[in-house]
Amino acid sequence: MARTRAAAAGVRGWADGTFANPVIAGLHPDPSVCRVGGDYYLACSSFEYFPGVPLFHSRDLVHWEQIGNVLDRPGQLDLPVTTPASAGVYAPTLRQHNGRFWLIVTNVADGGGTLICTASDPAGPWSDPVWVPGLAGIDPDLAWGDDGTCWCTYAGIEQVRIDPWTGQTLGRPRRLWSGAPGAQAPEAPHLYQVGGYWYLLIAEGGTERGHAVSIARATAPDGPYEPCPANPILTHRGTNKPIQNTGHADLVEAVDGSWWMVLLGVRPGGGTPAWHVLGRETLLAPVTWIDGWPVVSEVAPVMAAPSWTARPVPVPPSRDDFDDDRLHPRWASVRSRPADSWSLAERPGWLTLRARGASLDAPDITFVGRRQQHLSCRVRTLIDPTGGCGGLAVRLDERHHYEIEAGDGQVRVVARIGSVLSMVATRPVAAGPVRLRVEALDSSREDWYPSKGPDVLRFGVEQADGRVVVLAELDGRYLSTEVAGGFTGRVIGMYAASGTVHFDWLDYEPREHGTGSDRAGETIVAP
Ligand code: 6LW
Repeated sequence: MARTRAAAAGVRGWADGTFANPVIAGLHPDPSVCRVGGDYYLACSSFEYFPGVPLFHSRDLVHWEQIGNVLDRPGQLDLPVTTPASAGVYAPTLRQHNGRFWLIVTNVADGGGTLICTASDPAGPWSDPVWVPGLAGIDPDLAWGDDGTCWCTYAGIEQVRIDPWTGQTLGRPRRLWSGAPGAQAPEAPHLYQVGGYWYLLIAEGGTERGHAVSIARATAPDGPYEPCPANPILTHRGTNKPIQNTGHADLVEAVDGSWWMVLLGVRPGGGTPAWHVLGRETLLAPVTWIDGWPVVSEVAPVMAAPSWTARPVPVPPSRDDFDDDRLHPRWASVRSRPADSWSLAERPGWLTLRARGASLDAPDITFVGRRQQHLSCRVRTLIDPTGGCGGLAVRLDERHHYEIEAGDGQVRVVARIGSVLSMVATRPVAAGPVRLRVEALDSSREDWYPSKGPDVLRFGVEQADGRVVVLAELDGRYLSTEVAGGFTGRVIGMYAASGTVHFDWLDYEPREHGTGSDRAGETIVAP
């Protein structure tokens, strides 16, 4: 059972042996994991954000700390302004082989392609990319055979031998397997040698509600592959489980010989068709082997034996004071972060942002944000807009964002929903620094009705006397993947729309559900 096995494997969650999913919340999809001794490393997709490929470390598979990003230098990742939202960097495979860490990933952008980076320490630095021009597919995987042959397997599902040092493909690609007959999008392959078999793990059914994980095995890495009779070995399609779209998985053997799956899933909210707003998140599930096939235990918000009860993941409030001389690796910018667009030194203790694009609609907006990781949370910042204008934005993409902006003696809330742009509210403010805030208020505790949205985004200004002036409450469904399309989720961050603006700190605070209790101790002045 999950509890016993979790303890035995060194997988430490709650004191009673349970752990909470997602293990990495927010926009962290397509997880790929590997273990070296008692250390686990995990990489995931980053799309149009820079730096690319967030890299996490864990000692127990449950608690993950971001230790870097694989593509954190402009020389490794140069996403031009023509890169559409949800293009860019996706679906890495992270492996350790002969004492080196290898990461292969696709950059779906002009001038991109499949690339390989290596490192002796996964915290970095990672090498400059070696390009793989001979590979015409996404979701590449690397696996080494006993004879040293390196196999690259990718969506389709196809495979080609490769020299990972040069990126040269060797020979012609071969089709290995296409998953269930008629199923869409066989993708996300990972290849493992376990016992006497090679196992080919794939995702199929598309990364939406039909998503699933299937597996096949062979006695040689290049097949022929025999599908598991129990396929799909994991799917939540057609169920009422709170986590949906489960798929795109990777397997890892823990220190004690137990096996675990990391995978992606979403938490849709509201009525029908239900909207997920945080993107695809990383989950963990225990795996047992029965008759030479992996059997995955259920994926639930909280894993336990014998029953599951929902419990929130405890994350302490986090404030970034911008007092260090470098940004924490969690901070993400849109496409690029040119050196002259930001500084931690220009005004010590503050993050300075200098405008490029004139609004969040622009592909080159100067933006520094972090993933929204909790269905309910509060984000606050102190901005000095004296030299320009800027603010706090909730971003899905260029065509779906809400923001509260300060500048020119005013604070305003702006909503961009597709082709509609609206100035929702304005309010005069005194010159000098202003405290802006946005709260996400999950609606799941409220009465269900068919058209109910997933959450409300409330924008406000904090006054010197402690009162909060709420300027707007906006329906969160329009900043969801189901509305915006694509592969990402919300990122909340600071931006500059004109001139130069400075941010003293940013607080990200997980909150309890509901719209009532979070008002305690504050006076809310309606717009
Ligand atoms: C990725 C594909 C997928 O390449 O979504 O869920 C795509 N799976 O495997 C983008 O993340």
